Amino acid sequence: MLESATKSATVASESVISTSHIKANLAKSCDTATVNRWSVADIVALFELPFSDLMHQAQTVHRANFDPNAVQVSTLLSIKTGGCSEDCGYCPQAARYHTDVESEPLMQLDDVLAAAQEAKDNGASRFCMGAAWRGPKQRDLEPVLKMIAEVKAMGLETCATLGMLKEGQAEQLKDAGLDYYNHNLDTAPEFYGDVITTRTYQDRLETLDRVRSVDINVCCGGIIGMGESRNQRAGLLAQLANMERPPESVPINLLTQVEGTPLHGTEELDPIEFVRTIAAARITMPNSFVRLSAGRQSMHEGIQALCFIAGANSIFYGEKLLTTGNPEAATDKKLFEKLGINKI
Ligand code: SAM
Ligand code: DTB
Ligand code: SF4
Repeated sequence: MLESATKSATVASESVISTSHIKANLAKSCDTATVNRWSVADIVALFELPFSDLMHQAQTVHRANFDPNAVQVSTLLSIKTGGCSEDCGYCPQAARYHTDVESEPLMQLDDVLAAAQEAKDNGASRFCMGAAWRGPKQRDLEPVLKMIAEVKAMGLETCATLGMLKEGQAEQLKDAGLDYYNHNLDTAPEFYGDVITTRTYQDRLETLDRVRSVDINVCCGGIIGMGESRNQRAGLLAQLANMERPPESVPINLLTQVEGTPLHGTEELDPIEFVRTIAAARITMPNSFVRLSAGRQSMHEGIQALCFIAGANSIFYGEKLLTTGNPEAATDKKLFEKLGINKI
């Protein structure tokens, strides 16, 4: 009797502690005035929570800020595939690696618009155009500006990922009607040099500043499962969450291993660690859309469901990402029905 009373008192006090932790984290998440609001150690501590406690915190934060049953749907199109000059160790589009991806010229406007129409008909609300460039040359940017303007005129939100932007280019994208620019930090600063050497972390931060300064929404996240440590996963999230304004959209990609790239053969990440990363992203960036991005094709639907519970509320929809596969639209439709998820 005494033992069970003590036990229930302990359980009760633990639940008070856990509630006060949630409150403290909620306060920290909403603290927009402070830069460096999350230390790497704070985020590692989230990763180390018992799984149920972490999921409970993530759901609590998620429900305080979003409809928990609504998931934003974007469709990707590679408007310029392959032949890229950069050396990103994960990427099948780098010219220097021997993969099955061939270099193709920039797509024609009409073909892009046909793909956008199909995405719209399938229920996508945002259309994201990706180019395998280090950054756009002015002569490359002009036709892309036209694509952006026309896709926007179709009533879709527009997103582009074209690499590093030079001075003046963000303004041109803004004028064309671009809603989001995707440019990822990819990983923690201390692991970055193991993955990419042809551009620096600072280069990426400068492009993100250019995007912010013209008031285009920032889409910025990274890739996990590249052989980084848990500390480094937390380090990536700290970089994102501590931005003066955290990104509106945070894609969390699971490395898609492609034969011929240096990261092919990396030890697979434990799926529960992936879910933990989504949960930690949700808690540290309570107002951002967290996108469950690359990697879904090989991910069991149970793990995807856990990612949605952990606070993921955006996906890429359609059979292809840029060059690699994504689940069939019909498969995603079934999964959303099973989970009672509405597309937004
Ligand atoms: N070339 C531009 C750039 O690098 O910014 C835009 C396109 S690039 C393919 C966009 C992002 O896709 C990369 O920053 C990376 O985060 C992600 N990505 C590329 N290959 C990937 C892979 N094999 N697995 C997971 N994510 C990948
Ligand atoms: C992002 O973070 N993930 C998308 C999008 N932004 C451009 C790209 C994933 C690419 C996966 C590998 C491929 O299909 O080539
Ligand atoms: Fe080029 Fe972008 Fe691929 Fe890097 S991620 S190799 S910049 S296409």
